[in-house]
Amino acid sequence: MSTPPFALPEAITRRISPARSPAVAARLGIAVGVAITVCFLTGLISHWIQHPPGWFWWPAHPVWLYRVTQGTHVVTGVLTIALVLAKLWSVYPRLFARPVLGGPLRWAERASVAVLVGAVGFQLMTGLFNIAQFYAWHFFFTSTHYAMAYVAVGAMLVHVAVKLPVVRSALGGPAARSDGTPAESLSRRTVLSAAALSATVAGLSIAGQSIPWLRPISVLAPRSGTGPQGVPVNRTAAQADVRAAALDPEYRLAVTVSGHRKTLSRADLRALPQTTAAVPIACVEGWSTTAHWSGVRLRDLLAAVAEYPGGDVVFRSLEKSGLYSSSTLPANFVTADETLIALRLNGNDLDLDHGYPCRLIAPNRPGVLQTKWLSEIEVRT
Ligand SMILES: Nc1nc2c(c(=O)[nH]1)N[C@H]1C(S)=C(S)[C@@H](COP(=O)(O)O)O[C@H]1N2
Ligand SMILES: [Mo]
Repeated sequence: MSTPPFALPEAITRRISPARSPAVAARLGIAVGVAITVCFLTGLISHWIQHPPGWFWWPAHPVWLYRVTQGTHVVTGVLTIALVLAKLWSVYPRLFARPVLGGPLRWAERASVAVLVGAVGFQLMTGLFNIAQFYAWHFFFTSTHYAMAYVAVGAMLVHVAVKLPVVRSALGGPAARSDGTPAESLSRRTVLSAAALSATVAGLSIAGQSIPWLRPISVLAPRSGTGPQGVPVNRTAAQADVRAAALDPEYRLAVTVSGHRKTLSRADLRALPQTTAAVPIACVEGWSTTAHWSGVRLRDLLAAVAEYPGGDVVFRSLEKSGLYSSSTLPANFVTADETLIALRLNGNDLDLDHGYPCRLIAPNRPGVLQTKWLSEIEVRT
């Protein structure tokens, strides 16, 4: 057996359970690494859709793709909490290894672990609070969560690079020893099984937000298919302070295409050809549900004003302020069959809380960009 790279004080070495062997820590580490990588990539997709860099392109089809990527983001985030706790349990006695700082390499290793634990912990907690719509802090969630993701993944890559030799030798042997020490081998296997089980339970507790048949066992899923017309509500008309404007008989939707402007009442919109499409609402918080929307196809509405010249389309809400009072729709969504100015939901007139008099519904988009209570549509020139 080779000498360990860093010595532990004798008193600690004697107390470390074999269940905390490098073999267990390495296997848990791989599980954490895979989960964090999936969570990071699906998070990047969501961020880029909402803040598209010039090179970024996201398709309008299949209509359910964002629902899957964002559901995956939230489920992997939640199950990573359980995996990280198991991983920390498996290594924490080693945090007392001597020398405390030692040479520069060891110093870098210690620092990277500190940054890793801090950043991953921060990501998981802020993500969890965001799902619960509990904002107990004074910074803006999305930009901080996005920036910290790079810190967490960067620290993870450094950690993997530093630990590669340990991991390789740890994986060389079996997770459970077969050298006639059954009690120990049992406890190692038990640790790994317990970690897998708790991660599964954690994942299932939230997965019902996006997978309907898991709803009965998803105790953590805060928004699970309740709300008017069978669809959860993110922000009510009262919260957005749009009730009066939305119910005003003088309500008109203004549509501008290449300098031509038309204003339409809800009755005018109803008189145009109507289309029905099954498009999910998929919130960035991870909950999603399929709904049947009817209304005017966006491309038909634009054509009723003037020929669509191509380019992005901007949507503005009756909601006066607030982050979600407007959104921008890229050209490939403007012409999609399922992109509607929705007037009806699941067979009835749109509920006030779902965006009455009319709202944007486009396929394969985060819920946050499905602007409710529309007041203006403008082709950007
Ligand atoms: N004007 C406006 N539109 C909005 C919002 C909002 O706060 N204001 N919330 C968005 C978010 S975050 C989601 S998930 C969806 C939810 O739509 P629903 O409440 O009809 O389910 O609406 C979106 N449209
Ligand atoms: Mo949302």
